[in-house]
Amino acid sequence: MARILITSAIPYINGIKHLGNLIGSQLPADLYARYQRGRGNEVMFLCATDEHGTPAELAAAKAGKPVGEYCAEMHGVQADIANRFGLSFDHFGRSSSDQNKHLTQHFAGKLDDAGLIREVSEKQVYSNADGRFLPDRYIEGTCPNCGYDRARGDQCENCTKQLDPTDLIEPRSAISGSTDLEVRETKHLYLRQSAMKDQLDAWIDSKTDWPILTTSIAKKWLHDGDGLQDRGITRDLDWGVPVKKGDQDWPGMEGKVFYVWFDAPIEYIACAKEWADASGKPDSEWERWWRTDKGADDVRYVQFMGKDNVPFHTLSFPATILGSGEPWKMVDHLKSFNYLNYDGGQFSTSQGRGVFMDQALDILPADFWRWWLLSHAPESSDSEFTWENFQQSVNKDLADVLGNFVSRITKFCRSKFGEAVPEGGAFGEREQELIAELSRRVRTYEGFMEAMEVRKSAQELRAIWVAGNEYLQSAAPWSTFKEDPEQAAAQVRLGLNLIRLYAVLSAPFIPETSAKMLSAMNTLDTSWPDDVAEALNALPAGHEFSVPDVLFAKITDEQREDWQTRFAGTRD
Ligand code: B3M
Ligand code: ZN
Repeated sequence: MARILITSAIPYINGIKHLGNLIGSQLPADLYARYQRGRGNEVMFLCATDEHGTPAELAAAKAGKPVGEYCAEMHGVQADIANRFGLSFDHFGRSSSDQNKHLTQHFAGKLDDAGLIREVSEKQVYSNADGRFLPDRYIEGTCPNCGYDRARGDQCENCTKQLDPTDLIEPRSAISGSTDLEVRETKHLYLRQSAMKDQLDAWIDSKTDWPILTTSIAKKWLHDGDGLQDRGITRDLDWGVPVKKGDQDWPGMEGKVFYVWFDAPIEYIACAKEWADASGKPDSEWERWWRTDKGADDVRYVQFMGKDNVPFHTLSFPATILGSGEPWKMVDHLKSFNYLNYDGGQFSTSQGRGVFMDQALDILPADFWRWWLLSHAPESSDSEFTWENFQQSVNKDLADVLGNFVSRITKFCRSKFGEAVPEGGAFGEREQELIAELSRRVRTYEGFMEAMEVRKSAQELRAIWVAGNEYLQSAAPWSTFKEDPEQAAAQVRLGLNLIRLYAVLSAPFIPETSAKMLSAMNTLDTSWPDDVAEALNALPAGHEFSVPDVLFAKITDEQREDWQTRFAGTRD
């Protein structure tokens, strides 16, 4: 039994994620986790909310809540939606946990011991009225380029010009509106990533089986321009992990916190400890996933994320781990995704454009979305969600092919043989051909799933469903029954067994529907079809079943048009 550690990029706490976020990391990670569990492997699938930093503070301020309270509440909301989407995390943690605080401070201490941290003095805008330093985006003023009066300190939204806060005319605090600002000197910690360039380079070179999208991004950051830059890992904010060296104070760093991108990936590890602590397990239970000196040397660790997160996972986080000099498990395979676009534009959280996870579940069950998103995953290039395409794929693949197959075979059996697997008859040539084709296809499907080729896996699964449909069409038990009821019985027996087989194979994509299929087949046997012929005998003659309700109702043109209009604008 293999042991597989899987993490999905941890979503920001500030609001409900859209479908583009979902397909960029959490959903394909879930597909892989479910598949590996289905194969009988031991899986640890971790995700969490990313709760620190400016976006969390801003969102809390907008909601009129203390940031801690806001995060606790939003964590609950995100956990609930993830659950309803069937995301099968072993633990859904929080980067603001005590576990992550301690581990983040621990890593900083180790990095400092290794001489990999240096102090840098910087000039930054301080707001006297707010009593705090302001990050660039917390400063507003008039754009020197176009005159827009709500330009931000990092960029003017109106004319897109990149700005420095000192460029703004009449700058003011975006928090209080105060113009009582001054430039002050402040000290920050920098991680000396440049000192680790060769080590990181060699590590990435050793990853010969990584997707090009992943390695090319990492290599670009390593070699382009001035190469790998040292990186500020602290901020003048209130909300975050307080800067400490292990459990010691860090002189000169009082009142500062670690940068959100420093503590967020450490949460992958802390999350496992949260998981153990939550159920009273000893540390050895989580350490066997994360410490190579405590059993994790035989773990395969796979990360899932959108392409914008790749530099942090191929360079910054590995620099943290390698730099600590401790035996932490490092990523073995990193699967990254391009972007999913929405109906001729981009999904946008800040503009509320597109379909968000809660809205999606308000109109259709999770499996409809899971199927469409996974079968259109933006792997080799960006892909696009359109309502026409969604309607078409769902109606064709799910309703016409899979749903129809299940409905026809169960209803036909009920009408001619009753609600039990019929006896009699033997498999003939046609059945042997189907078994041979399915055996081939199941092996291909396994290969794609193992390689995390999400779209190709979906295509192969669809082909497996189609093969059953075509078989049913050509075997036509409804005709056979008239001349040769024994043969019809064998055909139906095969068909019913196919439903169980499909449920097992399809569970990673459409878990709810798979569960319905298994329950209609009245079986708990979810064993993987290592031998397809044998798997098609799992339900013996006489085994009782029931006809399930319609598995997938088709999307009507009227619904499609209604949703198209409803989701054309932006969410408030
Ligand atoms: N929260 C960005 C994102 O959600 C960031 C990922 C952190 S992974 C450690 O895309
Ligand atoms: Zn401007």
